[in-house]
Amino acid sequence: NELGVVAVGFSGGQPKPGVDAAPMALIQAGLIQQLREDLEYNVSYDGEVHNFSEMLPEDDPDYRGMKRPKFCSAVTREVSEQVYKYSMQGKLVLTLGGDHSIAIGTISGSARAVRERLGRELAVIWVDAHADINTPESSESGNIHGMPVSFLTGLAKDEHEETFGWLKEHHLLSPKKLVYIGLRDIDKGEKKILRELGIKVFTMHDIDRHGIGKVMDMAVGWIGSDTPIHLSFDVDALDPLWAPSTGTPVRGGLTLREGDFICECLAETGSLVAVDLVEVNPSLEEHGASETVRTGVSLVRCALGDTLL
Ligand code: DIR
Ligand code: MN
Ligand code: MN
Ligand code: MN
Repeated sequence: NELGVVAVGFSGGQPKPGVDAAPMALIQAGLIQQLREDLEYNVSYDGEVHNFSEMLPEDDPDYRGMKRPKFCSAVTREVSEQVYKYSMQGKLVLTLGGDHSIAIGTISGSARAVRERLGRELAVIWVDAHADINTPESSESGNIHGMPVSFLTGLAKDEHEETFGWLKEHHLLSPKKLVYIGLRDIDKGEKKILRELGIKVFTMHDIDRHGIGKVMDMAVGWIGSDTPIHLSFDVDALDPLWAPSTGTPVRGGLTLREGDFICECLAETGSLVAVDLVEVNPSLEEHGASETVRTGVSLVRCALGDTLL
């Protein structure tokens, strides 16, 4: 079992510092050691948490309403290359964020590798309180962590190389291969986009109605068996009871067991090619930080095949 780990200490997709410290906090809590010893992965990890400070542009003015567009573009471009390389070697890729803007890098890298190596289209399961599908124009915040899915589906694009123009057709994801789980805080503009693109969404309402077991059956059924899956897990999908230390907590979320169950079900498919864990911010809550890190460790363990029995 080969696993490539990419640790991305990046917080530039949103305004709160501290989310850059998450990879180190997760690793210090024993995550990589557990993946090696308990889950018996052969782990490739360069031992660094990349903060890409060398890529910080001298001047990075707002552009089309986006904040820090050049820095986010440069970092995600580099992350895309790292994920692509591991994935081309047939390794499962685990990326520890960082804020959710880094998914522009992880998913574009996965999608390209899956096309080249397997001749397949990537499917994505996006677990989040938010849809993160604003375009630069629809965004009310200008924070790029609320926009990754619009760039990844080609809904948003830019001609300039240094502001996401590096994203080419082979990096992109079909809206039909995207499934959301856990949504409960969707912007007006995003609701319109989700409807128009016909994207499969399981909100908290759907989970309340059907239960998480049925929702996972429907989610995996939508994607179809034998399709490579990338799981992008924003820890704010969980209720703040279980993950208080995150930048934009929203009440009424998943329980810890529901979150773990989603990950377990995806591990069971045998189709996972990549997993992201993002938006853990250990500096936001004095007491909640270690709880949130523990939650993150549990989610990743489950996604990588840990079972209760
Ligand atoms: C909001 C919040 N939709 C935005 N997004 C967040 O800024 O575009 N994503 N918090 O995680
Ligand atoms: Mn998110
Ligand atoms: Mn979120
Ligand atoms: Mn936000």
